Amino acid sequence: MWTRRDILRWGVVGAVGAGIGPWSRAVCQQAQASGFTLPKLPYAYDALEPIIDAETMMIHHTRHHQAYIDNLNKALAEAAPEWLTRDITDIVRHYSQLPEKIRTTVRNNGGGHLNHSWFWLMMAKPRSTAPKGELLKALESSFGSLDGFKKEFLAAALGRFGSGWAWLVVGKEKPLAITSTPNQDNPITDGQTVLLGCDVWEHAYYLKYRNARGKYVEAWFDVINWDDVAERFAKASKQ
Ligand code: MN3
Repeated sequence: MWTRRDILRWGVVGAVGAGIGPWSRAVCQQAQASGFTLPKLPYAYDALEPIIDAETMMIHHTRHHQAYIDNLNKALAEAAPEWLTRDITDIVRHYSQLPEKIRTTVRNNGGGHLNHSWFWLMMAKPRSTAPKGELLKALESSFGSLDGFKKEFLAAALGRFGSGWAWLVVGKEKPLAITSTPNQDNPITDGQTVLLGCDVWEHAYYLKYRNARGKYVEAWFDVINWDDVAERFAKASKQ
């Protein structure tokens, strides 16, 4: 879920969010009757250069992410308008309760909206953060080392045939685990807790890396926002 810091960082507590209760309700910058809106990036389009080029970021944000939002709003407005004011994480957890005729559309586009909203926060300027403390310990006990984590995460990213995401989640036997999903599915639909996700759709890397997904993911490790991961991990550890 969104933290107070995310909200402040994104500047989304505007006229709609102010003064109506708990912080989760501030996300109702999105929960308006007209539907969800594109969140601002917490950095400039060129902030992740040279790992991710500004053009890729701009197209990814203003075209791809916007398209998921538009399609989500359209489907909900047509068949389940009362869902337009629900939190996006709540929607992604409860696809099964949607009218069947829009279920797949909402799964693809609502998932797309949530995944990208998180993805932008999960990245930061190259090598500006590093795992430390409890998170580093958890990475080491789960994967042997930070390199062990990277190796396993890369394998999940490369092993995902077609389009999808690689994820770091809270583990069942070990503190952390790696998984992947197809399309715009998100592990929270299956009750898992997400700490980090990497978009491995070609639109995320094709301009710069062409078809070389492995080279993209290896470079992407340098733009992981480990502070965001640590925040999610600390929150999950308290639950
Ligand atoms: Mn994408």
